[in-house]
This record gives sequence, structure tokens and C-alpha cells, in this order.
Amino acid sequence: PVEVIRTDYKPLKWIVKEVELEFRLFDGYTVVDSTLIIGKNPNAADDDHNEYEGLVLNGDETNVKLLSLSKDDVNLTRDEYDLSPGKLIVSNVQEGSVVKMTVEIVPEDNLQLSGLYKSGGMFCSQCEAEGFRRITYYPDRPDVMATFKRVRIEAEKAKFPVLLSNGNLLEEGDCEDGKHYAVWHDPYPKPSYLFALVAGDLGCMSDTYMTKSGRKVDLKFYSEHGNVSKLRYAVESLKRAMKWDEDTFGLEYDLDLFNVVAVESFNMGAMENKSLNVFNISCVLACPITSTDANYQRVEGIIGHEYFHNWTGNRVTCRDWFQLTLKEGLTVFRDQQFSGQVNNSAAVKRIEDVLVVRGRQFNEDAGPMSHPIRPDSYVAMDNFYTATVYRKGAEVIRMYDTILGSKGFRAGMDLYFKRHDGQAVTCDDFLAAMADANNVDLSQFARWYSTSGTPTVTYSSSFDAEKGLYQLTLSQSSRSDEPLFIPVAVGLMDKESGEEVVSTVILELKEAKQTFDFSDLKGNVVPSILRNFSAPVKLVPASDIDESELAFLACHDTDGFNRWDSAQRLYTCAILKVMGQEESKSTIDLVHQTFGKTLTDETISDDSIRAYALKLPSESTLAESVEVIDPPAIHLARKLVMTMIARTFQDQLMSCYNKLTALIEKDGAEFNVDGVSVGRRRLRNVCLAYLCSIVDTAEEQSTAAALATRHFESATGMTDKLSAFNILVSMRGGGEEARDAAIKKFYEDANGDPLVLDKWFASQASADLPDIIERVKNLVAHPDYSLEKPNRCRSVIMSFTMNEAHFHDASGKGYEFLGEMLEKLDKVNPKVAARTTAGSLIGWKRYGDERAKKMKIQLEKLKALPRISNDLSEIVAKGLK
Ligand code: B3K
Ligand code: ZN
Repeated sequence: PVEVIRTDYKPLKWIVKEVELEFRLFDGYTVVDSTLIIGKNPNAADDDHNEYEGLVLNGDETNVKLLSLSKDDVNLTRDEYDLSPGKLIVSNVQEGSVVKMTVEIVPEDNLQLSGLYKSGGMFCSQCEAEGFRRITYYPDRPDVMATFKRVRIEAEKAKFPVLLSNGNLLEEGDCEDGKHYAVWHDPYPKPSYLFALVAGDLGCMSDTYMTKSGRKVDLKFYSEHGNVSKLRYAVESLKRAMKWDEDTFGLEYDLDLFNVVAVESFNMGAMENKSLNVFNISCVLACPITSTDANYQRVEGIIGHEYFHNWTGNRVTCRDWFQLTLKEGLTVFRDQQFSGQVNNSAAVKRIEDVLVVRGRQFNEDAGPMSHPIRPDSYVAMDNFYTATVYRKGAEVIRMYDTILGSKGFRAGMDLYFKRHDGQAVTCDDFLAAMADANNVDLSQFARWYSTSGTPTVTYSSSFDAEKGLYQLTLSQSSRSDEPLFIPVAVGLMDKESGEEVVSTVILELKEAKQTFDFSDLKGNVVPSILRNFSAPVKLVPASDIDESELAFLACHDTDGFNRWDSAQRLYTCAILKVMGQEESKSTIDLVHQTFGKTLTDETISDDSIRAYALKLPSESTLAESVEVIDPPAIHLARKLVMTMIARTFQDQLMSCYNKLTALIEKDGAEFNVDGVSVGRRRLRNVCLAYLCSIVDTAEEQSTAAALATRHFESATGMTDKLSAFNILVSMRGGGEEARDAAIKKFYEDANGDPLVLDKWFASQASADLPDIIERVKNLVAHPDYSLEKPNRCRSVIMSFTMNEAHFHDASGKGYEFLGEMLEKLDKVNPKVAARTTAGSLIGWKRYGDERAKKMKIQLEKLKALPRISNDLSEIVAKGLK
């Protein structure tokens, strides 16, 4: 495996200016003809030292068979080109040279799902990051932007009535022998990673959108025939996204057609190919009986995300893959803003996003895969589509917005497009546009791009009652040699009245340590720091945590995010004390006070906020607060605290549950995913989880099982059904019968629907049962299980690795199971093996000696595999360092 280094970037001497492709899709193989018009790269200076004189094309020789090659219509013989693994070099090209070739590929055998492959009966493609080289030889790098002038697809008409590629349809028609063809033209130059092709027997839901300037855009969403009605929510989401981008950034869609295709076998969520977005069915299909509220939200967010890429990613793309966060961090930020503003309350959305940053990104940054949002090297680029590049990247973009204000941010965006539309650029270019548009120096801010790890901000304060002066001292530590520029949003609450006396200000922490003065105060205050999570850092007090301050903020903070966060911190204190068997009475008292107030506080009008504020931090979030992670101990302590709260508030929880049930029933059968309806379901399901946590005796077990079963059976949609199911799958003793009945019923109701079956598998793999490993082994032996379907793989293997207490069972059996699965999966789909499952072994250093040893053994075993993929070996090697 070759390591690619960021600072080695060099422009190519020869690039492709125009390309024509012809795909002939046969049964069992596909022939691809290509015509490349070559040009001299204007970005490569003459004196640039270039590694190669000729035209350098990438190609995956294990996938692509070269049948013929010509230059300017003369066939080339073996001494006129150089073919080595991964590369084809054609010598003596000139401006305007025409290089033609024919290759053969076998999409039917392509189980990696990168390049052109088959999902069910349809052909589809995935080219980012480096999949186009698995279709044909081509300069497969994002800084080569060519016009795809003519893409002709020919296939059997009966089996593949729909033939799609990027851009506009130029012509279509019938050929001989029951075949037909379509020709596509994309007027916008693009890198090869944005190319797409789809051929299949698909149903379609159509709509139109009129842009601000009066362009009528046809929206066409394709899926298997039986799923077409489930595309409605995605279509509506797209229209909202198109409008939002016009209103917020003045960005309009630039073609007359926008296609979206739903595919079952897909490595990730979705792909922003120019005007032909391809989606994992899980991110585009939605209907009440198969999808949860979270699924709906995900559809809207990802539809927005891929659409927003049309400007941030496609019109302006990345110069090289190290710049990935340029498009991903920015586009995630855009989709977060969109979702927060369109449907949900902004605070709810913020809480959900921060949960991911803290739960996944912090964890990644604490392990051996830690990297800056702009990485310095990679072996398999697909391993770097990480929480860091995406989520921390989005936090970095958010900080520009926080520092410059939304007007300043918009000015920066405008300048960015003005300067770079149609180009492949770098993170430095983005920063320069932000700085220049606002006339500020952001050179210190640039350190965020090169610093890995989670910085810590420490705070301490003092109050001079006589002067009315409050002083807040902030200090920072990070892996950067020089201090970072950290925007810290702060507000002050009066200690007596609980009123906000200083509303949010942005403190610019630029030095290692800085003191900020707040004067003219009438009395002492409680600070609310890092409001809205204004920077991706860990916030810690210089001295012991003041738990009563946390309880105070959890009840009074005017910043919705910090109010929630304070409660989370307080719950964390309690759980950790219980875990460490420390004296915890006073903490528990505060927890009860806070919980009780949150449950009944009339001033909280949003049930989602209330629900989140009542929920305890997840086990993975709790793990971030301990030195050595002992998952079963965390699990047990969390469960104890949960049950204790549930017992204390049993009546109130029950009456809250009943009140919500009545409200929901009053609404009748119509299913809605507006904020109010979602909030009610969310809060009711939180109440249910607390109530069903009281299971210490056989009698309590059957009471809880009966309540969950009633919830399960009366559920009007998947949100409620799955909430109940997630509880039922873990039932023991008096609840066993109910558990087994629910497992059977859920499966029958699924009636083969893949998205529902994924939930059936995932929920069981997440169960808290003593024999869970045996159960998970049975799940992978189930006839509906398949290693070739990434969604199914994730639903079992990933869910089990996230079932921390059991995956990390002291016996090491969880690790052994994962090791075996990875060995098998790597042979089928190395990208899924590396990205979504190997991550759970590499953090071994944090799990204590005994577990570490056992986790490492599995990594060693994988390392020793005779034919390990580059993708997996990169992760394993990092994990063993
Ligand atoms: N850009 C794609 C991700 C491609 C992943 C390749 N391994 C989807 C997205 O972020 O929008
Ligand atoms: Zn993206």
C-alpha cells in the first residue's frame, strides 16, 4: 500500500478537457468506450517539475480490462504506452490529442460497490473518491474538470427501461434486438468522481420547482416500483432545500432536471453526482409504517446535504482529497442550518448534532485514527470520510459564522463563489475568501485545519461584590504549538433571581490564557459558557465541578443548548459517582431536583427539548469522561441511576405518558412529522423507557413488558413501534414471553421490507441480554442476513459493536466474533469492513489492560491475513501503532 502525502500535491501536465463515453450493458459484462480530448494543464507551470511527461491515467487493473487504445485514430502498440498496476501512461500527447480506448468491466462481480455495480436488478455507480478508475482509465482526481459531452448508454429495453446519467437528455431511441439507448450531456465541467450512471426498471415520482429567477426544474425521483409512494417526503424536502438555499445564500439550481435514485446496496448514505444524486434507500424512502421520526429527519437532512453540494462541492470542488472538508464540512454546516431552520427548533437540532460530535468525533480524535480536519496522509481515501472531516469540519465552518456573524459569513460565501466558481480549490482558498470579504486576518484561525485532537478550555472566575466586577479566566490546551482562535459564547445568569443579566457575547480566546471582565453587576452570577457549543472543545472547570451551579443552569439557563448540557453534566456526575461507589447522595438529590423541575416546568414549550433534557447521557458519551473505559460498569451505573429516577418519578412519568397518549389519540390517524408531533412522540417514548426500566422483580418485569407491549401494539407508526420493540428485546424473566412474541410479530409485519428488517436485526443486536453473543451469531446465520448488503451488515455488526457493555464482555468473545466477521467482510466489501466496523477495535488503549490485550489479538490476526485489503490494513496498522 502506498501512502499519499498532502504536501506532495502536483498538478498534472496533461488533463482531459472533454470526454465522451459509451456504455454497452450486456448480461454479465459491460463494454466502455471512451474518447478523451487532451489539453495542457494551465495550472501546471512550465517549469513545474512533473513526475511524468506523458498523459497519466488511473485505472484499477483488477477491475478494468483494456481492449484497445488509440491516439489520434492510430492504434497504439505496447511500446507506445506504459501499463503498470493502477496506471496507464500515454506518451507524446499534445494539446488537442484525441485518446480513445475500449475496456471491459464486470459490474456483476463488483461487490465493493465502488465503480459500476449491480444492486438487485439495476446498474448503478459510485465514483467518489476513486471509483471512476474502476470503470475506465482516466485521470481520476478532482482537479481534472472535464466536460462530459456525450454519455451514451445502451441496454436491453425490457430489463432496463430507465437509462440515466448526468446533465440533460440529448436523445433516446430504440436499437436492434430489443435494446434501446439514451444520450446525456452535462454542460458543467466536472471531476470524474461526480460522474454517475443508472440503468434499471424503476418507478418515478415527478414534480417541478420554479427557481427564484424563473427556471422550471423537473424533479424526478426513482425507486423500485413498489416504493414510489415512499418518495413523497424526499421530494418535498428537496423543494424546501432548493428554496432555503435561494433565501439563505442566493444559490439557485443550474439545470432543468434534477434526478434522485434510491438504491438498496450502497456503501454510505448518498452521493451528490451532478444532477443525478444516488441515495441509499434508508436515506430517501419514508413512510409512517416503515420509518421513524429520526428516519424522516435523516431523509430531509441528507436530501438537503446532497442538493447543497451542487454549489459547495460540484460548482466549486476540491483540488485534492486532502481538502475534503472544504466541501464536506461546509455542506454539513449548510444542511444543519437548513434542518434547524426549516422544521425543528434550532436548539433541538443543535443538541442532536452536538451529540454526534461528542459521541463519535471526540472518540475518533482520542484514538489512533485521530487526524486534523485536513488530513496529512492516507492510504485508502475512503477511510477519511470521517466524523472528523465531516462533523468537526462543520464545527469549524460554524466558528467562522460565529466569529464573523451571519452577514459576514454570507459575504465570505459570496466572494468564495465569485472567485472560484468552476474551479477545484483548497481550504486555504475558502479561508482567504472569508478573511478578505470581512477585512480580517484569519491566519490564527487557520490552525484549526492542521490540529488534530480535541482542545480543552479551562475556566475559573472571581467576583468582586464591591466593584460589581466578574472576571472569567479561560485557558486553552491543544495539540497545536501555538494557541488556537476559539470563539467562546458566554452569558451570565444572576445567582439570586436566576435571570439572565448579560446576554450572549462571543469571547475571542486567542491566547493560552485570557481574562475577560464583566462590570456593573448588581450581584454574583453563574456563567453559562460555550453556549450553543460555540467551539468543538471540552470545557472543564479549573477546580472541582460545582454541581449546584449545574443544577441551577439546568433549571434557569436561557440558552436552550446549555440548559440541556448542564443537566447532562449533572447526570454524568451522578452516574460516575455511582460507578466509582463514591458518596453520591447530594448529587442524586440535585439530579432529582433537576429532573422533577424539567418534567413539570411549564415554561418549556417544546416537548423535544424536555425529552432530551430528561434523557441520560449515552454510554459512549459517558465513556468520554473516564480515564479507563469499563463498558459493563458504565452500563450498570447508568441503569441504576435510570431506575432510581424512574422509581422516584414513577407517578409523574406515568401521568405525563398518559397525557401525551391522550393528545396523540386526539390528533387521530393522520401521521405528521412536524415539530409538535415529533416532540410528543419523543417525550412519550422517553417516559416509556424510564417506566420500563423498573424491572427488578418478576412482577415488575411483567408489568413493564405489558406496558411496552401495549405501546408496541397500539403504535400508529414506526417511531412508537420501534421504541417499544427496543425495550422489549431486552426483557428477561417475567418479560420473556412478551419479548419473543414481539420479535416474531415485528418480523412478520416487516413482510420482507428491507428497511424494516434492518431495524429488526439492529434492535436485537443492541439488546441487553446475557446470551447476546449467541443471539448475534444466530442473526448472522439468518436467511435474511447478507454480507453483500451494507445496510444489513451495519444493522447487525455495527449495532453489536455499539452495544458496548456486551461487545466488550470481559471474556473477549465479542472481539472474537467481530474479528471473524471482519475477515469475511473484507473479502466481500473492504470499504464497509474498514469504515464501519474496524473502528471499534482500534481504541483498545482506553479499555484497560485485560480488554486491550484481547482487542489487540484480533487486530494482529487481521494484520496477518494473507490477502487483507488496503482499506482494512490501513485501519488495522494505525490501530496497532
Ligand atoms: N460525498 C459522498 C461521500 C462519498 C464517500 C466515498 N467513500 C456523500 C456526501 O458526503 O455527501
Ligand atoms: Zn457530503
